Amino acid sequence: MNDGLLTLSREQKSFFDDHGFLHLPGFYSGQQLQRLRDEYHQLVTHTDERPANLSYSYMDPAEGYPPDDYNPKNVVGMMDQVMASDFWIDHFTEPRLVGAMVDCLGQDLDFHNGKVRNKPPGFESTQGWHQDWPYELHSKPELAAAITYLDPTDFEAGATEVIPQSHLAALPTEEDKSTLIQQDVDESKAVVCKADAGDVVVIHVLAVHRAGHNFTERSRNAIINEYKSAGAIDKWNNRCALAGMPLARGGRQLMPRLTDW
Ligand SMILES: O=C(O)CCC(=O)C(=O)O
Repeated sequence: MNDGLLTLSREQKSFFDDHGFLHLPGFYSGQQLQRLRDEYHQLVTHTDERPANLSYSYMDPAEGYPPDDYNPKNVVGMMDQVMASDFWIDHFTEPRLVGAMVDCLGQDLDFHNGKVRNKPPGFESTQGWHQDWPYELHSKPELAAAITYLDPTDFEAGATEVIPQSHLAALPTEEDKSTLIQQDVDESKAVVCKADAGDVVVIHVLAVHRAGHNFTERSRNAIINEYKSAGAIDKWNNRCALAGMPLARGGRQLMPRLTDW
């Protein structure tokens, strides 16, 4: 315990509150990271052995960018990877990660959803600047995503960019879209989240951010788990797997470990 915080230092908690995002370098390392990377390789290669209630999407190889051996099917996305196996339940309920999300969002914490966002070689990001809020409306904006990076992820190698302190208000979106009016976004303050394998970046639901392109020969892979406070009521009709599952009450974590990870 640190000032009542479960995982974060006081400085990290203040940074998240003030900036709307938080980079946690080396969150996973050593054997824990190796197992995570191995399980992930199984996830994107043994795709036929999975329950039907999770989904994969694949990217056609970009010209001049063959798929790499770690992600040979060019999986570009997944929804509900948490259903893949006990390991993936253990990933989103990892006690230090849940602790970090409790520290960011409050002592009563629920799961929101899980997905995979890969940037295979030659991936070009078309989504643009956005807040996650229009995609996941709730009674109040007490949600955040935890992105776990499995590869070094730098500028033009799939890095996520964030605009610090953009999380204080919901901004208008493009007509009939959920992305922001791109020309209204002041990019001059954007930060490139240069991540290493095993880093986690937490992004507040109102923080303006975007995914980067990947102009390298190596797939840049990441898992995104989203969490919310129990008091944030779903207005979006969240049908994702395990949506709303209670993870902590009064700061006490509820989920047992299922594997030896
Ligand atoms: O993949 C990334 O770098 C960011 C993902 C993202 O923007 C999102 O899922 O909302």
